[in-house]
Amino acid sequence: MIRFTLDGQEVEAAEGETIWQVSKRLGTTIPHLCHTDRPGFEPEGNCRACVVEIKGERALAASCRRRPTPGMVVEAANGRTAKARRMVFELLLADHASPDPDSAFLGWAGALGVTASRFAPSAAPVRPDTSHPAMAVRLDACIHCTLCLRACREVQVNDVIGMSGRGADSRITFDFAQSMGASSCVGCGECVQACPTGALLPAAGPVRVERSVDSLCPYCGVGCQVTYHVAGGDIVGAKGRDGEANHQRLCVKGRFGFDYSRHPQRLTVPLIRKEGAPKEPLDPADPFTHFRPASWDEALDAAAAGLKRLPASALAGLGSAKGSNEEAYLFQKLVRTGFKSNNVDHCTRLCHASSVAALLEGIGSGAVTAPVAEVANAEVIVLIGANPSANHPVAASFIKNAVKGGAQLVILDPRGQALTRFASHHLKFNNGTDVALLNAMLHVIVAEELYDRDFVQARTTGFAELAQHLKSYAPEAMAPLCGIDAGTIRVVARLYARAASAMILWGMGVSQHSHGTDNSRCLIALALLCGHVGRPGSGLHPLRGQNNVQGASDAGLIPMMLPDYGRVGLDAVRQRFEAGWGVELDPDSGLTVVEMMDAAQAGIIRGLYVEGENPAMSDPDLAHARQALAGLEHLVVQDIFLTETAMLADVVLPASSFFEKTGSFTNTDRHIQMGRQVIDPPGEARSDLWIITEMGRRLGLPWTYDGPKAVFDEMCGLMGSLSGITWERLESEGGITTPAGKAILFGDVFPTGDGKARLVPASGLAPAENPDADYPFLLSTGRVLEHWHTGSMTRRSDVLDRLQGLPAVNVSPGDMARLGLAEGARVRLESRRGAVEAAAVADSRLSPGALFLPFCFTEAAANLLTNPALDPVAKIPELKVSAVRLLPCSE
Ligand SMILES: Nc1nc2c(c(=O)[nH]1)N[C@H]1C(S)=C(S)[C@@H](COP(=O)(O)OP(=O)(O)OC[C@H]3O[C@@H](n4cnc5c(=O)[nH]c(N)nc54)[C@H](O)[C@@H]3O)O[C@H]1N2
Ligand SMILES: Nc1nc2c(c(=O)[nH]1)N[C@H]1C(S)=C(S)[C@@H](COP(=O)(O)OP(=O)(O)OC[C@H]3O[C@@H](n4cnc5c(=O)[nH]c(N)nc54)[C@H](O)[C@@H]3O)O[C@H]1N2
Ligand SMILES: [Mo]
Repeated sequence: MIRFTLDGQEVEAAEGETIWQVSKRLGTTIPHLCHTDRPGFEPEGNCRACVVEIKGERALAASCRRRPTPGMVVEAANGRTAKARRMVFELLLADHASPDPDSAFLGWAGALGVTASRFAPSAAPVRPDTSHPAMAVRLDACIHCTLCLRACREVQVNDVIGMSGRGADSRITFDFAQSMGASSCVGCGECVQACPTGALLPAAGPVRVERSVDSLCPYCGVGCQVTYHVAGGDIVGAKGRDGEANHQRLCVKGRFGFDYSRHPQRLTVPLIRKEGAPKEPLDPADPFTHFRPASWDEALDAAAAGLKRLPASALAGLGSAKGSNEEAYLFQKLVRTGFKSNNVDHCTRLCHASSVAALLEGIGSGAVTAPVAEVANAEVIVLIGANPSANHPVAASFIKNAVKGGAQLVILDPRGQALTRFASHHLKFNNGTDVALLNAMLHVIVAEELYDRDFVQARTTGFAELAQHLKSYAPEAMAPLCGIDAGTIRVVARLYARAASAMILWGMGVSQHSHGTDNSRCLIALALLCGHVGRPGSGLHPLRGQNNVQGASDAGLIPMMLPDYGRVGLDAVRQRFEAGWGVELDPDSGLTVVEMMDAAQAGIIRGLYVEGENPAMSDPDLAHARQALAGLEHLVVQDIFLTETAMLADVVLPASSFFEKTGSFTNTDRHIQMGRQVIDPPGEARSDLWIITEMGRRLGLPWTYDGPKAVFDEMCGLMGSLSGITWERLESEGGITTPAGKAILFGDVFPTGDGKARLVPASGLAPAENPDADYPFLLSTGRVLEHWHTGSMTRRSDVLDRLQGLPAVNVSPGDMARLGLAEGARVRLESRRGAVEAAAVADSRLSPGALFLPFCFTEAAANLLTNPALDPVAKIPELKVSAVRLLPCSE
């Protein structure tokens, strides 16, 4: 503690605390423009709005940078500092165009009594830059505080914003003085959030905020906390809150992608299919060609009646990882006790099902062992089969921060990505050969005895079998398969093994394969062999995708497990829920997502209830899946839009969007946070929880839930993972980590029978389908930054669709040239299952022969092409590899 005097009072400062921070902590915020106390921003002291007088010093000091020393005497509010600060504001005001009457700058100016300037403007007027769909740049309001630059460079590490010119000519620039729209800006809006003057503003301009609501982002598993601003019943802005996972950061979707909730195509009345109307695609703007509006009572009665007619074995339900924990729990309970089978699943099956299967088998728990934030403590970060700059952008920003802080990043991915430039090694190996590459790394670690003997001995079983298995996977033998030379494999294996701490983060490039479980087994073995689990900076982190896929899985939205992962086949597990729910439960595992579609095709499943999923776009082999959906006797779809799936429904139930309901959500870090209702649902749309409850009652269930709290209370009574957590705690605390508040798990024991982790040999070496003479290209599918999955939400967000609205397939520049394709040329892609047309765009991150197509474009639905071949353990389809041909379209 450092004792010093501030405005006549004896005060104490902690080590490293600045005068500005001490003053704020004690209740007085000194005026500031270029300074913010947000984490990640270094103080610069360039604006001089925060000057204080230090006894014995001639010049005033910037309090945002200056640290007190013992005995220092500081005056922060005397006549001299007030005069100096007023002068700063007056000078700045001379050149200030004031686009935002509520800006922090004008607020401080007003507080200091500065409303006009005696000085003449010194800079020539600059025209606003409105080239970006989301943000406007008004440099005539810029005071050169450089907060935007630091937001872009130090916080999000996108390095787009810089300062060019000198003296009076200096100005904020994007890349090489491009317009913002033409620059490499990724639209995170961190600069807008940081700007104190309104020089950077949302494109729509400043808005008068009527009220604000603290909630979450509806998109990915990072789980950013957001404050939504509301005016006239609509969301008009989003601001990052200080959540554990985001520290006020957001990405383009979280900041600018909320307007889908007010899109004119929102479903606002329940719909019933007209007698005899064909089940075919239709215009989502005009449902009434095939549907007629109905009252809620009529629609719910019809929805339930069609399901009640069918036997348990013919019914199935798909719940949602976009919904809350309470919705997921209630949905699986509806299927298990109302349909009376375990035929309930959700998109996790297409996602991390294989990772979870391998994790449960290996370490007894399917969730992450350490949060993303632990990358800050990692010496080495291995990122495999994931593209977080596009898909978990805020997590990516923390990875970049970690690299800047000295961590070494190793990327194992067939395709280049935005993080490649931060990596010490990027092994661009052949698609679908993860086991070859990873087993070769494991081989090196065993052969060179780089593994952690004590850890392996004390904490694992199966080492001897694994070591034996790995003998035939020498790097030299695997190099031709995976396309990485043996020397490089050895270097990377040693790097990981010798690190004092190391995290492995992975995504769909690992899991979505016909040997996805094997891929994850290798990653688990890597971590276990080297003892990189259960310590700070070490752990296994499958980056969870949907905002609530962790919670939906925990809540039992899976066909072989009840809430908290108890197997349905185990009597003791089932009996506990039978007692709790007062019913008898089916002991047989239910059907998984892809199996449901197969069973529908075969006429075994005849009735399906889909809540918040769009399988007619997200399932592999869509021609088959759509046929299966259209052939159902009774399909009920509960969504916010007339999706490709809803178009095939018999009854469509208009639900609430994320912003229109309250519930708890569990992020990738196992952190449970509260999503709060921000606005009202449009028209007659109703909350998902209400709809599920009403469906349950019509199926004869004695349900009286009056809202999410009632459901959560019941969950807490039945789920050990929630012990100690209450709705009130969720309401009052920022978020709660499960289990038992522990961010890092398994420091001394694994939740397996014997407390030890299992090393499991893996051998899946090749994808189910490889390019050949007929289908010479390897197609990989996935995501783009601006769009969410099947596009239902983000294609209906004005900013996001304007940023990225062209259905395009990425092609390597070499192949573009070889095929004589101009940028944007129309091409046809054909696989053994279907065909689509899209624009070809060159992508230098791809290897020759590889193509990438995101699955968000209904006009070019990638999944018409993809292969439904399944991983034998997790039943996840091979969405990452299929063989296709590419043909130029004649105009
Ligand atoms: N913008 C946006 N963000 C999202 C989503 C979205 O739709 N849009 N969806 C969310 C969801 S649910 C999920 S699951 C996550 C997914 O997040 P990611 O897992 O990052 O997503 P993908 O784009 O599917 O692809 C991941 C990576 O796998 C690589 N890859 C392809 N084939 C292979 C292979 O054979 N081996 C290896 N090792 N890598 C390979 C690709 O090159 C790509 O870099 O994103 C979440 N976030
Ligand atoms: N080719 C290919 N296919 C893939 C993948 C891939 O990488 N490549 N990835 C797979 C993965 S990882 C995943 S997770 C799946 C995702 O597959 P899906 O879950 O089917 O995809 P989404 O588009 O997220 O579907 C969510 C649906 O919920 C609706 N919705 C949004 N909010 C609400 C709400 O509050 N209430 C209700 N009732 N509905 C709401 C949306 O309009 C949308 O129709 O796709 C899989 N398919
Ligand atoms: Mo996912």
